[in-house]
Amino acid sequence: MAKKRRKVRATFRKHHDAAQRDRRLTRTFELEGADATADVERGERLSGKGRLTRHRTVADAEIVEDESGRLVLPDVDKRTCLLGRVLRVQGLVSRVLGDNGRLYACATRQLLKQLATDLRHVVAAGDRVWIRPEGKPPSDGSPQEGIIERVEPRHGVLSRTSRGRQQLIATNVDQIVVVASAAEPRLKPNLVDRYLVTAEKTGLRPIVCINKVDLVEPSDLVPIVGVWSQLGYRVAPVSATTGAGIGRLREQLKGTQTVFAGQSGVGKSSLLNAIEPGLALRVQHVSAESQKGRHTTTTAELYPWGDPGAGGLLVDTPGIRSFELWDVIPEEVAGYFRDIRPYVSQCRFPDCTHTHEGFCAVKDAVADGWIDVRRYESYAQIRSGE
Ligand SMILES: Nc1nc2c(ncn2[C@@H]2O[C@H](COP(=O)(O)OP(=O)(O)O)[C@@H](O)[C@H]2O)c(=O)[nH]1
Ligand SMILES: [Mg+2]
Ligand SMILES: [Zn+2]
Repeated sequence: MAKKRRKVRATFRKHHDAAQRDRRLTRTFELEGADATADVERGERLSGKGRLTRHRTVADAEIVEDESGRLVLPDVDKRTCLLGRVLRVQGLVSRVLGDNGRLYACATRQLLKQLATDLRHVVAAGDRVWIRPEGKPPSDGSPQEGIIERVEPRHGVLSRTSRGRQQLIATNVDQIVVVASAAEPRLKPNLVDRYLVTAEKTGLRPIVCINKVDLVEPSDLVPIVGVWSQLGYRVAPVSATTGAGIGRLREQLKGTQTVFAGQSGVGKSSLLNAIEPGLALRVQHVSAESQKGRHTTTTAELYPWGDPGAGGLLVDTPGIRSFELWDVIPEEVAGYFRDIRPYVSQCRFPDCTHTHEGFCAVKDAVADGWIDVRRYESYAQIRSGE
């Protein structure tokens, strides 16, 4: 039998938008000259039949197995690649801010996509990636092209489940600033607690930011704010109008990736502008832009602010309302209340909801004053799905 030249790529999932992509961005990693017979043999040995067979043939060439048998990509070539951060993903192109301070428009290496079949998106806003720049920086100042070769391990993942698959919204998020207002609209501690549960679940460090403190007497806030700070949450009383507390908040955002959340009207835009003039406008402007295009799959966007090194990255989640991030089931809620969690295992019934049951250690702790009544009410309300 004559040896055939064969392009392995043809056996993979089709590109959805191949025709729309720039030639250079559609570059794939083709393996030519593979012998069909060898292909089958190797396939049998490694993984059996069908489509997988060829998959593994490519694996032989470019993917290696680690000690636990997991398939991983070999190390990137650090002489030709550089680290960067994905600012946004739009369609098949990711905008990456290289650690060299330059912007790149990157396609994702085909093999990366095949390794991550359980994700809707292989690359997400916030990812630390190794990229290989291609060609020269364009003279008109537009971003140079590149290929994402590798995604570094993630932490602080904001995601939601969509049609049974995990959809990444933003990754490597460090903090969530939960913005509430002391008045106009009135403080809703329940809502803050709800965001705190989300923060506990995702492992993001929350900062409870109470804006518009110029409208109230500080002493009015002390009882309610005191409970959060006793639980170890950072609290930032601020006023975007007078500038009170803004300097301290700005310090806490430095060198981090922070997402701002809170109901409308509490002063998020005003706060951003107090942190850096014009920041709110930049966020709004680009958010509107990214909603216009054909690819409305944009999940989040990062905005570098401040001096490089001294500033941080602000994460905005256009088109995604904060309640859509709510991925907590009722049984989990108690575990995400720092003050309730320690008592849960002492209830008589293992499936105690801490609402109507007898012999409930949580309710006893509330009655004895160990758990703040308002926090407990907040728990009960969130637990019941209100
Ligand atoms: N008194 C007072 N008003 C504020 C403060 N911050 C924002 N506001 C006002 O609250 C309203 C809503 O602010 P905005 O930033 O648009 O809120 P957003 O919807 O959360 O982005 C505006 O009328 C602001 O002028 C503050 O610190 N004190
Ligand atoms: Mg706003
Ligand atoms: Zn209980």
